[in-house]
Amino acid sequence: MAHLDAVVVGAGFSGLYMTYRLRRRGLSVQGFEAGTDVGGTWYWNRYPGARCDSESLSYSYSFLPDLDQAWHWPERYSEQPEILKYIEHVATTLELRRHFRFGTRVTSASFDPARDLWTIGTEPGDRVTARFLIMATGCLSIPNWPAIDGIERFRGDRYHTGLWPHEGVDFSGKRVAVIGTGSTGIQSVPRIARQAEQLFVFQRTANHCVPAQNAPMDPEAERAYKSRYARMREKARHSISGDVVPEEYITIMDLDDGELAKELDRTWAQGGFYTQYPYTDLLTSPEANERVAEYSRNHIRGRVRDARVAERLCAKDHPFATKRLCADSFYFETFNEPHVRLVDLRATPIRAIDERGVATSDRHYDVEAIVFATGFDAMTGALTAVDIRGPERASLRDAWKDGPVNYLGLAVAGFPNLFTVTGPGSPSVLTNMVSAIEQHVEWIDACLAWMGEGGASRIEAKGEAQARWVDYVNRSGDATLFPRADSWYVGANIPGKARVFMPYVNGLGTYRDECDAVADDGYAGFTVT
Ligand code: N01
Repeated sequence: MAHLDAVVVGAGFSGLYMTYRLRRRGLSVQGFEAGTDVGGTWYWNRYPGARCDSESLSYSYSFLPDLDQAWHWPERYSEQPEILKYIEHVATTLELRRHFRFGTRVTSASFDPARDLWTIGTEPGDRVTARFLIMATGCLSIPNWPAIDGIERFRGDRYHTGLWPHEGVDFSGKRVAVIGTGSTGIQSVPRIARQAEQLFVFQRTANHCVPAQNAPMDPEAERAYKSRYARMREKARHSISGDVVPEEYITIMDLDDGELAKELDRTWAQGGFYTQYPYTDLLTSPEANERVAEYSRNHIRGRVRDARVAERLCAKDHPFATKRLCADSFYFETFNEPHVRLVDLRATPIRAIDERGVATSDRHYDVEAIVFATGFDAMTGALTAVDIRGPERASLRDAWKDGPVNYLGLAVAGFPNLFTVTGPGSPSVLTNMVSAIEQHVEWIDACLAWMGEGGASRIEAKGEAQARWVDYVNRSGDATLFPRADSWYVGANIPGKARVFMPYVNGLGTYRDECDAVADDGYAGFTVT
């Protein structure tokens, strides 16, 4: 059995960077990846319209300044093939593939306290031992197939957006159902509608949405950004969002209706997540939030011709941006097309799927293909999918059955030498993911270096430090409107999952300072042996 310094699970943005850093430090690293190549999220999510909602110029590694200058992103927000091309380029240039075993899923990991070693088991059956186990498995990587009666009986084509066929899918001339209207449904519906003969969009919850305002990359904007790249990266690292956003702070409740409308016209025209960043009270004041929500509903009412359809597309049951805000490109206009129909599952719930399509409480929809845009077992799913056992054989699944607990979103008490990249309890999904990933990878790398220098072989989060962290993360989340929504942030999309608001809300900059303070204090809150 091979013995390594570290095993890295996953070859997305985080696994590749982690591997690069550890190799540079002279450690032996073995990576495992279930896919047949690098890319992570961008390897699996190839559905039509898949695009990043963070801007191209900031959604890339910051540690490759020459590549920053050389790389050209064709659009303001990149489509999946462009991002995958970038990741593949980095993997090739840095020769990272040779450290990975592809088509190999890690299924188990158990810690031997006598030797301070993890034994890692895979499908199809490799076993290796390693001092450190680093789970770079992503926050949204375990697809959620909904528990709809009869799903397996369907005789047509069935797709999950998170497991999209590499050769693509041609819906031309077909009757198609899309189930799910989160970010993914909202991105894919306009594209599928271009091909399908008839498209039924099954919506359970209308989502708050802002226009992406995507466009071809403006050469002048690109030049200007590139001339200040280093400064932009530094700003992003210390920002709330992990992105470069305007440094203006506006309190919605200080504005009268006319001023607010003018202000929101401005941010809506900028597009994307600019609509949520400047507002100090958007996610804490229900009244402020509702004013923005109503503005966004009016936007939809102006874009959809049939007033009844428009009303159904307006989110009313949760505050604005408390489920992941969606960024749309012609989503709402798609419902003006004669061959596209919205099915409101609140009025007519799905009863079953049968051989020929989807049956709701009032009729049967005959379709030849069903697209499940039904999301993921987010944040914890990829971690609890692996049978991870600590020194006393206690399992991570059991430790997290009432919701994930950890220290700094990076380590779990009872599981020494295990690190989670962008785990629950860290900013991750509330920020630009690449910025969040880099912060975690660099912190873990520095921690391993410090341990190496001191001859330490074991690091483990203390129970009391973990309890304080969990309490702090929970209290911070509870001070916002986020927990009011039945979102995947709280695990509400997975039947039986404990309801806990999982991300850290105080921003990447603050979080970075807190993690650095722990390191500067000799890894306070950890037991190091
Ligand atoms: O998944 P979701 P997603 N019957 O969980 C519905 C990231 N992302 O894949 O809201 C009927 O948000 C469900 O309904 P409801 C981003 O972070 C990033 O769209 O539970 N419907 C909902 O409408 C995003 O948040 C980018 O009532 C059912 C939908 O399925 C995350 O991925 C681009 C159902 C699931 O929405 C996940 O987004 C795209 C059922 N039984 C996505 N079960 C980037 O920009 C579920 N639904 C990088």
